[in-house]
Amino acid sequence: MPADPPIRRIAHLDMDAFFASVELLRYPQLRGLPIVIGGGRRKVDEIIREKYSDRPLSEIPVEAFPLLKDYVGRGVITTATYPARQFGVGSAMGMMKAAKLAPDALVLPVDFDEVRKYSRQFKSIIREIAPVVEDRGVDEVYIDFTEVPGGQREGGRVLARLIQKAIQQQTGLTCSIGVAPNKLIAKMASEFNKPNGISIVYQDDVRTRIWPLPVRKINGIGPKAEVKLHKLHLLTVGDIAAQEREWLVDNFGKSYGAWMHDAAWGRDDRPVVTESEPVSMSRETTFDRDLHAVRDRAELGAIFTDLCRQVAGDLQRKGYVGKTIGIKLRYDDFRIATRDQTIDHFTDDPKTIRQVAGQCLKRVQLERRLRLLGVRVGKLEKAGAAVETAANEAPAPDGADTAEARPGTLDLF
Ligand code: TTP
Ligand code: MG
Ligand code: MG
Repeated sequence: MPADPPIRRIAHLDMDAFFASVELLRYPQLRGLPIVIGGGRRKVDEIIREKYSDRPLSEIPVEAFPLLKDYVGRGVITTATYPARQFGVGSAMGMMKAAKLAPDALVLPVDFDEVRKYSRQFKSIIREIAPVVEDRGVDEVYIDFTEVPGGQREGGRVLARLIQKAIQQQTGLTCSIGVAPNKLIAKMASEFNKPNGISIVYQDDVRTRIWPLPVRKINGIGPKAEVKLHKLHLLTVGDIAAQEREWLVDNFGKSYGAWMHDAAWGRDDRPVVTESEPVSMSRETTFDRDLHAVRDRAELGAIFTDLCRQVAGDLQRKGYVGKTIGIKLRYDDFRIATRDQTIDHFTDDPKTIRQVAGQCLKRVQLERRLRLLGVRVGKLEKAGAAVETAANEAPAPDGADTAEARPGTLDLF
Protein backbone atom coordinates (compact mmCIF):
# COMPACT_ATOMS: atom_id res chain seq x y z
CA MET A 1 0.00 0.00 0.00
CA PRO A 2 1.46 3.37 -0.92
CA ALA A 3 1.60 5.82 1.97
CA ASP A 4 -0.97 8.59 2.01
CA PRO A 5 0.41 11.78 0.49
CA PRO A 6 1.25 14.31 3.20
CA ILE A 7 -1.46 16.87 3.95
CA ARG A 8 -0.77 20.32 2.63
CA ARG A 9 0.59 22.55 5.41
CA ILE A 10 1.25 26.16 4.50
CA ALA A 11 2.66 28.70 6.92
CA HIS A 12 2.37 32.46 6.89
CA LEU A 13 5.02 34.23 8.94
CA ASP A 14 4.82 37.92 9.80
CA MET A 15 7.29 39.87 11.93
CA ASP A 16 5.91 41.60 15.03
CA ALA A 17 5.77 45.43 14.94
CA PHE A 18 8.61 45.12 12.49
CA PHE A 19 10.01 48.64 12.02
CA ALA A 20 9.65 49.35 15.71
CA SER A 21 11.26 46.07 16.74
CA VAL A 22 14.25 46.86 14.53
CA GLU A 23 14.72 50.13 16.45
CA LEU A 24 14.52 48.28 19.75
CA LEU A 25 17.54 46.20 18.79
CA ARG A 26 19.51 49.43 18.76
CA TYR A 27 17.83 51.01 21.76
CA PRO A 28 17.06 48.08 24.08
CA GLN A 29 16.48 50.53 26.94
CA LEU A 30 13.16 51.37 25.26
CA ARG A 31 11.77 47.83 25.46
CA GLY A 32 8.29 47.63 26.92
CA LEU A 33 7.56 51.29 26.27
CA PRO A 34 4.94 52.69 23.92
CA ILE A 35 6.80 53.74 20.76
CA VAL A 36 5.53 54.84 17.38
CA ILE A 37 7.55 54.89 14.21
CA GLY A 38 6.95 57.79 11.88
CA GLY A 39 8.03 61.21 10.86
CA GLY A 40 10.20 60.11 7.99
CA ARG A 41 13.40 62.00 8.65
CA ARG A 42 16.20 60.72 10.81
CA LYS A 43 16.78 64.16 12.30
CA VAL A 44 15.54 63.31 15.77
CA ASP A 45 17.76 60.34 15.94
CA GLU A 46 20.79 62.29 14.78
CA ILE A 47 20.31 65.02 17.36
CA ILE A 48 20.19 62.49 20.15
CA ARG A 49 23.16 60.61 18.86
CA GLU A 50 25.25 63.70 18.54
CA LYS A 51 24.39 64.84 22.01
CA TYR A 52 25.29 61.47 23.48
CA SER A 53 28.13 60.60 21.16
CA ASP A 54 30.25 59.78 24.21
CA ARG A 55 28.38 56.56 24.93
CA PRO A 56 26.89 53.53 23.23
CA LEU A 57 23.37 53.92 21.80
CA SER A 58 22.03 51.51 24.40
CA GLU A 59 23.06 53.91 27.17
CA ILE A 60 21.26 56.99 25.90
CA PRO A 61 18.74 57.78 28.65
CA VAL A 62 15.07 57.19 27.90
CA GLU A 63 14.34 60.83 28.77
CA ALA A 64 16.40 61.93 25.78
CA PHE A 65 13.93 60.49 23.29
CA PRO A 66 11.21 62.76 21.90
CA LEU A 67 7.59 62.33 22.91
CA LEU A 68 4.67 62.09 20.53
CA LYS A 69 2.99 65.10 22.14
CA ASP A 70 5.99 67.27 21.21
CA TYR A 71 5.96 66.14 17.63
CA VAL A 72 5.36 68.88 15.12
CA GLY A 73 4.50 68.12 11.55
CA ARG A 74 1.97 66.01 9.80
CA GLY A 75 2.80 62.55 8.54
CA VAL A 76 1.36 59.21 9.55
CA ILE A 77 2.46 56.43 11.81
CA THR A 78 4.16 53.54 10.10
CA THR A 79 3.81 51.18 13.00
CA ALA A 80 3.61 51.10 16.77
CA THR A 81 4.94 48.78 19.46
CA TYR A 82 2.38 46.57 21.20
CA PRO A 83 2.44 48.69 24.38
CA ALA A 84 1.58 51.72 22.19
CA ARG A 85 -1.25 49.85 20.51
CA GLN A 86 -3.02 49.61 23.87
CA PHE A 87 -3.72 53.31 23.47
CA GLY A 88 -5.43 52.66 20.17
CA VAL A 89 -2.66 53.95 17.92
CA GLY A 90 -1.46 52.01 14.89
CA SER A 91 -0.31 51.99 11.27
CA ALA A 92 -1.61 54.72 8.96
CA MET A 93 -2.97 56.90 11.77
CA GLY A 94 -2.07 60.59 11.58
CA MET A 95 0.61 61.66 14.06
CA MET A 96 -1.61 64.40 15.44
CA LYS A 97 -4.47 62.07 16.21
CA ALA A 98 -2.06 59.55 17.71
CA ALA A 99 -0.55 62.27 19.91
CA LYS A 100 -3.96 62.81 21.48
CA LEU A 101 -4.36 59.10 22.24
CA ALA A 102 -0.83 58.43 23.43
CA PRO A 103 0.91 61.74 24.23
CA ASP A 104 3.73 60.09 26.16
CA ALA A 105 4.63 57.52 23.54
CA LEU A 106 8.11 57.95 22.08
CA VAL A 107 8.58 58.74 18.39
CA LEU A 108 11.39 57.31 16.30
CA PRO A 109 12.02 57.63 12.57
CA VAL A 110 12.36 54.64 10.24
CA ASP A 111 15.78 53.40 9.24
CA PHE A 112 15.13 51.76 5.90
CA ASP A 113 18.66 50.39 5.49
CA GLU A 114 18.39 48.67 8.82
CA VAL A 115 14.90 47.38 8.09
CA ARG A 116 16.03 45.96 4.75
CA LYS A 117 19.02 44.33 6.37
CA TYR A 118 16.89 42.49 8.92
CA SER A 119 14.31 41.68 6.26
CA ARG A 120 16.93 39.87 4.21
CA GLN A 121 18.34 38.23 7.30
CA PHE A 122 15.13 36.72 8.68
CA LYS A 123 14.18 35.41 5.25
CA SER A 124 17.51 33.72 4.77
CA ILE A 125 17.24 32.09 8.22
CA ILE A 126 13.88 30.65 7.17
CA ARG A 127 15.23 29.40 3.83
CA GLU A 128 17.95 27.46 5.61
CA ILE A 129 15.29 25.53 7.50
CA ALA A 130 12.49 25.33 4.92
CA PRO A 131 13.47 26.04 1.31
CA VAL A 132 10.09 26.75 -0.29
CA VAL A 133 9.53 30.38 0.69
CA GLU A 134 7.46 33.04 -1.05
CA ASP A 135 8.49 36.62 -0.37
CA ARG A 136 5.43 38.74 0.39
CA GLY A 137 7.08 41.99 1.27
CA VAL A 138 9.34 43.49 3.84
CA ASP A 139 8.14 41.55 6.88
CA GLU A 140 6.24 38.51 5.71
CA VAL A 141 6.53 35.26 3.79
CA TYR A 142 4.61 32.12 2.99
CA ILE A 143 6.42 28.85 3.66
CA ASP A 144 5.44 25.43 2.35
CA PHE A 145 5.80 23.06 5.33
CA THR A 146 4.33 20.04 3.55
CA GLU A 147 7.54 18.19 2.67
CA VAL A 148 9.86 19.68 5.27
CA PRO A 149 11.02 17.37 8.08
CA GLY A 150 8.86 18.14 11.12
CA GLY A 151 6.45 20.14 8.97
CA GLN A 152 3.58 17.77 9.73
CA ARG A 153 4.22 17.28 13.44
CA GLU A 154 1.46 18.79 15.55
CA GLY A 155 0.02 20.29 12.39
CA GLY A 156 3.19 22.29 11.77
CA ARG A 157 3.67 23.63 15.28
CA VAL A 158 7.03 21.91 15.78
CA LEU A 159 8.57 23.43 12.67
CA ALA A 160 6.96 26.80 13.33
CA ARG A 161 8.51 26.83 16.80
CA LEU A 162 11.90 25.94 15.36
CA ILE A 163 11.76 28.79 12.85
CA GLN A 164 10.54 31.26 15.43
CA LYS A 165 13.38 30.30 17.75
CA ALA A 166 16.04 30.49 15.03
CA ILE A 167 14.92 33.99 14.02
CA GLN A 168 14.79 35.14 17.62
CA GLN A 169 18.22 33.73 18.43
CA GLN A 170 19.95 35.06 15.34
CA THR A 171 18.30 38.49 15.07
CA GLY A 172 16.64 39.22 18.40
CA LEU A 173 13.32 39.73 16.59
CA THR A 174 10.01 38.00 17.19
CA CYS A 175 7.45 36.92 14.64
CA SER A 176 4.08 35.21 14.51
CA ILE A 177 3.23 32.19 12.42
CA GLY A 178 -0.02 30.67 11.24
CA VAL A 179 -0.05 27.16 9.77
CA ALA A 180 -3.06 26.02 7.76
CA PRO A 181 -4.05 23.95 4.71
CA ASN A 182 -3.53 26.94 2.40
CA LYS A 183 -2.21 30.48 2.08
CA LEU A 184 -5.57 32.14 2.58
CA ILE A 185 -6.19 30.61 6.00
CA ALA A 186 -2.52 30.76 7.01
CA LYS A 187 -2.52 34.52 6.42
CA MET A 188 -5.46 34.97 8.79
CA ALA A 189 -4.03 32.50 11.30
CA SER A 190 -0.73 34.35 11.67
CA GLU A 191 -2.65 37.20 13.28
CA PHE A 192 -4.49 35.04 15.82
CA ASN A 193 -1.75 34.96 18.44
CA LYS A 194 0.29 38.06 17.75
CA PRO A 195 2.85 38.94 18.99
CA ASN A 196 5.30 36.02 19.20
CA GLY A 197 2.52 33.50 18.67
CA ILE A 198 1.85 30.35 16.70
CA SER A 199 -1.55 29.30 15.53
CA ILE A 200 -2.49 26.03 13.88
CA VAL A 201 -5.69 25.85 11.87
CA TYR A 202 -7.07 22.76 10.16
CA GLN A 203 -9.66 22.61 7.42
CA ASP A 204 -12.23 21.46 9.97
CA ASP A 205 -11.66 24.59 12.04
CA VAL A 206 -12.88 26.95 9.33
CA ARG A 207 -16.39 26.99 10.76
CA THR A 208 -15.33 27.81 14.31
CA ARG A 209 -12.28 29.98 13.76
CA ILE A 210 -12.70 31.67 10.38
CA TRP A 211 -16.43 32.18 9.99
CA PRO A 212 -16.79 34.50 13.00
CA LEU A 213 -14.18 36.92 11.58
CA PRO A 214 -15.20 40.18 9.91
CA VAL A 215 -15.17 40.00 6.09
CA ARG A 216 -12.15 42.31 5.81
CA LYS A 217 -9.92 39.64 7.36
CA ILE A 218 -9.96 37.79 4.07
CA ASN A 219 -6.89 38.87 2.14
CA GLY A 220 -8.55 40.06 -1.08
CA ILE A 221 -11.59 41.71 0.43
CA GLY A 222 -10.72 45.40 0.50
CA PRO A 223 -12.56 48.50 1.73
CA LYS A 224 -14.81 48.75 -1.34
CA ALA A 225 -15.95 45.14 -1.24
CA GLU A 226 -16.48 45.49 2.49
CA VAL A 227 -18.86 48.43 2.02
CA LYS A 228 -20.84 46.49 -0.54
CA LEU A 229 -20.96 43.37 1.63
CA HIS A 230 -22.15 45.43 4.59
CA LYS A 231 -24.93 46.93 2.47
CA LEU A 232 -26.01 43.39 1.71
CA HIS A 233 -25.92 42.69 5.49
CA LEU A 234 -22.97 40.35 5.25
CA LEU A 235 -20.66 41.18 8.14
CA THR A 236 -18.67 38.00 8.82
CA VAL A 237 -16.94 35.41 6.70
CA GLY A 238 -19.65 33.00 7.81
CA ASP A 239 -22.28 35.34 6.38
CA ILE A 240 -20.59 35.06 2.99
CA ALA A 241 -20.27 31.29 3.30
CA ALA A 242 -23.99 31.04 3.96
CA GLN A 243 -24.82 32.54 0.55
CA GLU A 244 -25.35 30.59 -2.62
CA ARG A 245 -22.42 30.78 -4.98
CA GLU A 246 -24.73 32.01 -7.75
CA TRP A 247 -26.03 34.82 -5.58
CA LEU A 248 -22.47 35.99 -4.92
CA VAL A 249 -21.68 35.76 -8.63
CA ASP A 250 -24.79 37.82 -9.46
CA ASN A 251 -23.77 40.49 -6.98
CA PHE A 252 -19.99 40.54 -7.35
CA GLY A 253 -19.31 39.25 -10.83
CA LYS A 254 -18.30 35.86 -12.18
CA SER A 255 -14.76 35.56 -10.99
CA TYR A 256 -14.80 37.70 -7.82
CA GLY A 257 -18.10 36.25 -6.64
CA ALA A 258 -16.91 32.69 -7.14
CA TRP A 259 -13.58 33.45 -5.50
CA MET A 260 -15.35 34.98 -2.51
CA HIS A 261 -17.44 31.87 -2.07
CA ASP A 262 -14.37 29.63 -2.14
CA ALA A 263 -12.49 31.94 0.20
CA ALA A 264 -15.32 31.96 2.73
CA TRP A 265 -15.26 28.15 2.72
CA GLY A 266 -11.49 28.22 3.25
CA ARG A 267 -10.66 26.86 -0.20
CA ASP A 268 -7.50 28.05 -1.87
CA ASP A 269 -5.02 26.05 -3.89
CA ARG A 270 -2.53 28.71 -4.89
CA PRO A 271 1.00 27.35 -4.71
CA VAL A 272 3.80 28.89 -2.68
CA VAL A 273 5.83 30.63 -5.38
CA THR A 274 9.54 30.77 -4.67
CA GLU A 275 11.85 33.63 -5.55
CA SER A 276 10.86 35.95 -8.31
CA GLU A 277 13.56 37.22 -10.66
CA PRO A 278 15.86 39.76 -9.07
CA VAL A 279 15.19 43.37 -10.10
CA SER A 280 18.67 44.62 -9.30
CA MET A 281 21.99 43.57 -7.86
CA SER A 282 24.13 45.78 -5.71
CA ARG A 283 27.19 45.90 -3.54
CA GLU A 284 27.95 48.47 -0.94
CA THR A 285 30.52 49.03 1.72
CA THR A 286 30.71 51.12 4.88
CA PHE A 287 34.21 52.49 5.36
CA ASP A 288 36.31 51.91 8.45
CA ARG A 289 36.69 55.68 8.70
CA ASP A 290 34.83 58.41 6.79
CA LEU A 291 36.56 59.22 3.50
CA HIS A 292 36.82 62.44 1.57
CA ALA A 293 36.47 62.51 -2.21
CA VAL A 294 39.54 64.69 -2.72
CA ARG A 295 41.79 63.93 0.21
CA ASP A 296 41.20 60.17 0.05
CA ARG A 297 40.81 60.02 -3.67
CA ALA A 298 43.07 57.04 -4.31
CA GLU A 299 41.57 54.91 -1.58
CA LEU A 300 38.01 55.81 -2.57
CA GLY A 301 38.75 55.17 -6.23
CA ALA A 302 40.10 51.71 -5.49
CA ILE A 303 37.07 50.81 -3.37
CA PHE A 304 34.75 52.11 -6.08
CA THR A 305 36.43 50.05 -8.79
CA ASP A 306 36.30 47.04 -6.54
CA LEU A 307 32.56 47.42 -5.92
CA CYS A 308 31.98 47.62 -9.68
CA ARG A 309 34.00 44.45 -10.16
CA GLN A 310 32.02 42.70 -7.45
CA VAL A 311 28.65 43.65 -8.92
CA ALA A 312 29.84 42.57 -12.37
CA GLY A 313 30.98 39.29 -10.84
CA ASP A 314 27.57 38.78 -9.18
CA LEU A 315 25.81 39.44 -12.49
CA GLN A 316 28.05 37.06 -14.40
CA ARG A 317 27.82 34.31 -11.82
CA LYS A 318 24.03 34.48 -11.71
CA GLY A 319 23.68 35.00 -15.45
CA TYR A 320 22.16 38.49 -15.58
CA VAL A 321 22.85 41.68 -17.51
CA GLY A 322 21.43 45.10 -16.73
CA LYS A 323 21.18 48.56 -18.20
CA THR A 324 20.56 50.94 -15.30
CA ILE A 325 23.69 51.65 -13.33
CA GLY A 326 23.53 53.59 -10.12
CA ILE A 327 25.46 54.67 -7.08
CA LYS A 328 24.56 55.30 -3.48
CA LEU A 329 26.45 57.42 -0.98
CA ARG A 330 25.97 58.00 2.67
CA TYR A 331 27.53 61.16 4.02
CA ASP A 332 29.03 61.54 7.47
CA ASP A 333 25.78 63.22 8.56
CA PHE A 334 23.90 60.06 7.54
CA ARG A 335 22.15 61.66 4.60
CA ILE A 336 21.90 59.43 1.56
CA ALA A 337 22.27 60.36 -2.09
CA THR A 338 21.56 58.10 -5.06
CA ARG A 339 21.99 58.71 -8.77
CA ASP A 340 21.57 56.40 -11.71
CA GLN A 341 21.84 56.34 -15.43
CA THR A 342 20.33 54.03 -18.02
CA ILE A 343 22.52 53.08 -20.95
CA ASP A 344 21.44 51.82 -24.35
CA HIS A 345 22.57 48.23 -23.95
CA PHE A 346 22.60 45.46 -21.34
CA THR A 347 25.90 44.82 -19.65
CA ASP A 348 27.73 42.77 -17.05
CA ASP A 349 31.08 44.33 -17.88
CA PRO A 350 33.00 45.76 -14.90
CA LYS A 351 34.63 48.50 -17.00
CA THR A 352 31.30 49.72 -18.40
CA ILE A 353 29.75 49.65 -14.96
CA ARG A 354 32.72 51.58 -13.54
CA GLN A 355 32.54 54.17 -16.30
CA VAL A 356 28.80 54.83 -15.98
CA ALA A 357 28.91 54.74 -12.18
CA GLY A 358 31.75 57.26 -12.40
CA GLN A 359 29.46 59.56 -14.41
CA CYS A 360 26.82 59.24 -11.70
CA LEU A 361 29.38 60.16 -9.07
CA LYS A 362 30.02 63.43 -10.89
CA ARG A 363 26.41 64.41 -10.26
CA VAL A 364 26.51 64.31 -6.45
CA GLN A 365 28.01 66.70 -3.95
CA LEU A 366 31.34 65.51 -2.66
CA GLU A 367 32.26 68.18 -0.15
CA ARG A 368 31.28 66.15 2.89
CA ARG A 369 33.05 63.04 4.01
CA LEU A 370 31.51 59.72 3.03
CA ARG A 371 30.60 56.80 5.26
CA LEU A 372 29.36 54.43 2.64
CA LEU A 373 29.52 53.83 -1.06
CA GLY A 374 27.38 51.47 -3.12
CA VAL A 375 27.06 50.44 -6.76
CA ARG A 376 23.97 48.93 -8.26
CA VAL A 377 22.87 47.52 -11.58
CA GLY A 378 19.16 47.39 -12.32
CA LYS A 379 16.74 46.72 -15.20
CA LEU A 380 18.05 43.17 -15.27
CA GLU A 381 17.46 40.53 -17.89
CA LYS A 382 18.65 36.94 -18.06
CA ALA A 383 21.94 37.11 -19.94
CA GLY A 384 20.75 35.01 -22.88
CA ALA A 385 17.33 36.62 -23.12
CA ALA A 386 18.34 40.27 -23.18
CA VAL A 387 17.08 41.36 -26.56
CA GLU A 388 17.86 44.92 -27.53
CA THR A 389 14.76 46.88 -26.64
CA ALA A 390 16.38 50.29 -26.38
CA ALA A 391 14.59 51.62 -29.44
CA ASN A 392 11.08 51.21 -28.08
CA GLU A 393 11.75 51.86 -24.45
CA ALA A 394 11.80 55.28 -22.87
CA PRO A 395 15.02 55.77 -20.91
CA ALA A 396 14.83 56.63 -17.25
CA PRO A 397 15.20 60.37 -16.75
CA ASP A 398 18.78 61.30 -16.04
CA GLY A 399 19.46 62.43 -12.54
CA ALA A 400 16.28 60.93 -11.21
CA ASP A 401 16.76 59.77 -7.68
CA THR A 402 15.65 56.22 -7.39
CA ALA A 403 14.21 54.12 -4.68
CA GLU A 404 14.84 50.42 -4.82
CA ALA A 405 11.97 48.75 -6.59
CA ARG A 406 11.16 45.27 -5.46
CA PRO A 407 7.88 43.71 -6.46
CA GLY A 408 5.64 42.63 -3.66
CA THR A 409 7.04 45.01 -1.08
CA LEU A 410 5.79 48.31 0.21
CA ASP A 411 6.20 51.33 -2.07
CA LEU A 412 8.90 52.61 0.23
CA PHE A 413 11.15 49.82 -0.95
P1 TTP B 1 2.78 44.93 9.27
O1 TTP B 1 3.25 43.52 9.26
O2 TTP B 1 1.41 45.20 8.74
O3 TTP B 1 2.80 45.51 10.74
P2 TTP B 1 3.86 45.33 11.89
O4 TTP B 1 4.89 44.32 11.55
O5 TTP B 1 4.40 46.66 12.26
O6 TTP B 1 2.99 44.86 13.10
P3 TTP B 1 2.30 43.41 13.29
O7 TTP B 1 2.93 42.85 14.53
O8 TTP B 1 0.87 43.69 13.45
O9 TTP B 1 2.60 42.60 12.08
O10 TTP B 1 3.78 45.83 8.45
C1 TTP B 1 5.17 45.61 8.45
C2 TTP B 1 5.91 46.92 8.43
O11 TTP B 1 5.54 47.65 7.27
C3 TTP B 1 5.60 47.82 9.59
O12 TTP B 1 6.44 47.59 10.70
C4 TTP B 1 5.76 49.19 9.02
C5 TTP B 1 5.47 49.04 7.55
N1 TTP B 1 4.13 49.60 7.24
C6 TTP B 1 4.04 50.86 6.68
O13 TTP B 1 5.06 51.48 6.38
N2 TTP B 1 2.80 51.38 6.42
C7 TTP B 1 1.65 50.71 6.72
O14 TTP B 1 0.55 51.22 6.49
C8 TTP B 1 1.76 49.40 7.30
C9 TTP B 1 0.52 48.62 7.63
C10 TTP B 1 3.01 48.90 7.55
MG1 MG C 1 4.30 42.51 10.80
MG1 MG D 1 3.27 42.30 7.50
